[in-house]
Amino acid sequence: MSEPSREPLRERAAEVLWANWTGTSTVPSRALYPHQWSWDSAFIAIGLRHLSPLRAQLELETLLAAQWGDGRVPHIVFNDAVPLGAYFPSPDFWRSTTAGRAAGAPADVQTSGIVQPPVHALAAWLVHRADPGLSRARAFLARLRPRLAAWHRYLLESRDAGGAGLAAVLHPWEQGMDNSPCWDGPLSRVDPAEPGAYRRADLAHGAPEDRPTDADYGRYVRLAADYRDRGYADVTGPDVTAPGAAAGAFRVEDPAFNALLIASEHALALIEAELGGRAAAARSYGHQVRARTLTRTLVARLWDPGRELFLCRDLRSGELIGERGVTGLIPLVLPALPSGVAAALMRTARGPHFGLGGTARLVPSHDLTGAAFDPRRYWRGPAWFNTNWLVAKGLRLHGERALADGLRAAMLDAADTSGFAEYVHPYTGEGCGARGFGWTAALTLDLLY
Ligand code: 9YW
Repeated sequence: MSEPSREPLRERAAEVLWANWTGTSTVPSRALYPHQWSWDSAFIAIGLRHLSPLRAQLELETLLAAQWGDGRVPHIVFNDAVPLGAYFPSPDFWRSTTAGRAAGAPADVQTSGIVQPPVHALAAWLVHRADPGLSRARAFLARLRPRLAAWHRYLLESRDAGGAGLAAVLHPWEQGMDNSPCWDGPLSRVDPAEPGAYRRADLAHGAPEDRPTDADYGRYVRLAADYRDRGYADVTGPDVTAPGAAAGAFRVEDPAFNALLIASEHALALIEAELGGRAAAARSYGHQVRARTLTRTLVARLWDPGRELFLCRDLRSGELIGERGVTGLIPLVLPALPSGVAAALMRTARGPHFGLGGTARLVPSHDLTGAAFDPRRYWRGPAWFNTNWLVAKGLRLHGERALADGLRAAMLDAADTSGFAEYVHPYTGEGCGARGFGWTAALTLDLLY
């Protein structure tokens, strides 16, 4: 596998980002996802900073301007110039300005009511570093800091459904790996919405065999509608995990979601230190302490020493979920991970389940040996660029340079030959899903700079 020539790839990645730019933010895909998505924007900003630090700042500012009063950052910010039928669930499903009023949804913009992984403080820090002069002149970090802090507070307080200190996700879309086999168990207790009650828009743009099934979709719709009908109210406390409790059938502590929260806590510590002053120094120290405490909690709650992988915890059953997903490798990005855990995770990445440096070209989204593995179906096997970028970052952090270099080369090659695909076949690198995909182009750029 040869590394493609740098200039053309860099230029083509830039063209994707320019084509997906709306004037205030970047769409993941013009056809399939024509609005602003939360964690997509964070990854996109990380790449965009190399081309235009100003646009990268605007990207995050636009997203955080849609933050709710309770601190949540919605997973979609809708562009009202896009026709309602272009994406489902559309604003008339989420009804944020009415159903979300008690939770403080903004009145001037339509959003979803669920969240996505908190990559934003990490992205804000990296965007600042790309042009500190511009960032200071625009008070970029000073303006974002209170919003980022409120976002983390929301996750750590209102979403601590398990009572152990980690944030829980209430919907597979919140964790971002929609149809991962990790969710098959928890989702099985959700009654699907009536098929006639909604119309999928995604199938107009993608092969059905590459996408989540109708059965999955019915359950996604039911969970989101139930949350909306509760006014997007979060319930924490001992009773929420009891069987039959009314507050949502799906409650999971996820390793990647929490690892990204911890990485963003480390970033908030750096942001506070950059802002300077006594109060900021105290807050910076607080974020450092919290990041270390959360790392210990993550290990205590989700590490499986037998499988040498982090697992998801189903808060309804109280049990760890036995499926091996790429989510379990993402805590490699954490600097305070015990060295034994980091070494074991790297063994797992190289082993038969993920095949890194061996059978797989890129890290698959799911266990290559698992019964549920499907190399083409979305998050049930294909390799995604954001998760591979995170694994490569983690490998580098823990000293696995050669493996990280090999993964970087494979990612560049797959991005190049697939036309910046949404995801790729983990063995062949063949493109699947949308092309000209936002975070694929952005993270390619980041690898090239
Ligand atoms: C959806 C936009 C999003 C990503 C998710 C991915 C998919 C489907 O697309 O979600 O309808 O939101 O699973 O991670 O943010 O790219």
